[in-house]
Amino acid sequence: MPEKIVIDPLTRIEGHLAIEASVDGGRIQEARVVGSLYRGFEQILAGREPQDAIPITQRICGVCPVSHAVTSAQCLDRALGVMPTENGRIIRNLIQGANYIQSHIVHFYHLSLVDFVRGPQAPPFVPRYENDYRMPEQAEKQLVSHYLQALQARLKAHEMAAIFAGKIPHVASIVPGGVTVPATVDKVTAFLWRLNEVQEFIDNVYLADVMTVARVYRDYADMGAGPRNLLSFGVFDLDGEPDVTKRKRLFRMGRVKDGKLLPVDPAQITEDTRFGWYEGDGAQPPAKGETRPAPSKQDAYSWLKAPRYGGDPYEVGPLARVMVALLDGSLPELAAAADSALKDLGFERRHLYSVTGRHLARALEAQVLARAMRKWLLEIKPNQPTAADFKVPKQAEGFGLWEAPRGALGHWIRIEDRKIAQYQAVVPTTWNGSPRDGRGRPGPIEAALHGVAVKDAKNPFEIARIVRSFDPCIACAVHLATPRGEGLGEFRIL
Ligand code: NFE
Ligand code: MG
Repeated sequence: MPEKIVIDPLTRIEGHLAIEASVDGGRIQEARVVGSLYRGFEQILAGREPQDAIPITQRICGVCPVSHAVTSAQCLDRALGVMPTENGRIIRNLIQGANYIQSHIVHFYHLSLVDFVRGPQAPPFVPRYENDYRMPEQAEKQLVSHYLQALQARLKAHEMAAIFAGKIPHVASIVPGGVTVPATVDKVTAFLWRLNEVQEFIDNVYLADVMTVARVYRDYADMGAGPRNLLSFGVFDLDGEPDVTKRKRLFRMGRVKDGKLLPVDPAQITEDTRFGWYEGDGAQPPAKGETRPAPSKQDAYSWLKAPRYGGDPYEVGPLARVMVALLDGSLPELAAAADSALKDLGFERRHLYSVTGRHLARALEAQVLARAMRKWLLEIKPNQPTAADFKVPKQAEGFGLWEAPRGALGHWIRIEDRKIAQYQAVVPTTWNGSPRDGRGRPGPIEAALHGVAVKDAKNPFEIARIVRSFDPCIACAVHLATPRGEGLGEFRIL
């Protein structure tokens, strides 16, 4: 007789997420990821000034607002026909890089680590599912002390972002054509000494701690693989090529299917609403997408839509970025670090498709990114322009493709009468946490749970560890809200 597990809410993620799984013979037969939160940013944007997209889309989330700022700015760069100045390009990268590092640190130490150490029997370590804690005493003590040290590293990373962003989490300086903040030597210096500290933390503490967890919990390198289709839009611009799909980036655009690196054609992206609480059953390209809630829809079980590429589910995030880099050979330093870490652990590249692989990919990319940021800082030309002038045309269209810390992020805009006529965002956790599509194909997190052995259905810590390795953010994933907070109907999730 199958047993049903319901985790609602799953804590230590961002937003409200429930997991339902049926377990038979000690293994998960079927899993459903339920985005149990409704928001509404795409409707809020309609009729507003195009530049308002930058501050408004940032309110989708407090963890990755910089990604929404940069992606909406890219939409506008394109629609308004303006490219950031060199300084503008570099400073956007630095603000984004600082936000990546703080996001990865919070994810490993403050959201995930509690699953792997016993820690003090006090909040935020308890209550939780009680796990098979295996960390040796000395390592356990060290990891718990790093939990606190990581708060300081995050603080420094936040300060780095604020130096060029005016404020954080919701940044004030990003505009079409670049940034409004001046490029001064004192800002470069203030950023650099904080970067030194954060870089030391990544190199000497963060990466080592991920390795310790990987070594002690070896079985998690074989758990939570997902669909093995990976998608990255690429991130951190290295040139001023107007077409984002051709732009040179630190992490390149690409996708991996059957172990092979393949190109990305944005025309292949659709969002399917068969099992989402939205009107319509079909798959639409984002530029034509609609967001009309239907809370009583039969069979639907999530507020997330189901993004697909060429009709297939794709995992997005650090694992996708790192795997694309390993296959395209564009970051030899990253490949060397990844292969050496895997060798040290006695694993191979195939083990990256796992809980361990996702944590390792985050730490490795934080390391490469910190090094790149040091180089970019020195490429800033003090007192040269940081933004280019622009005019809002009567009619235009644009899109931005970028990588938020959690993965591929796309925004699409259509301007009519100098106002936003249509806005759509397709967000990383919408990809990873998507429900089934019209063909019945599960989303990546659902797929990662299939077949997983659960020792105790009343204490399903395996599920929590696997789902958290994706670093889900449901605030981002749904990004919908009624403007005045009216009720949309009553429904039960369990
Ligand atoms: Ni709310 Fe977000 C990131 C975006 S995730 S955290 O990273 O975009 O879906
Ligand atoms: Mg959307």
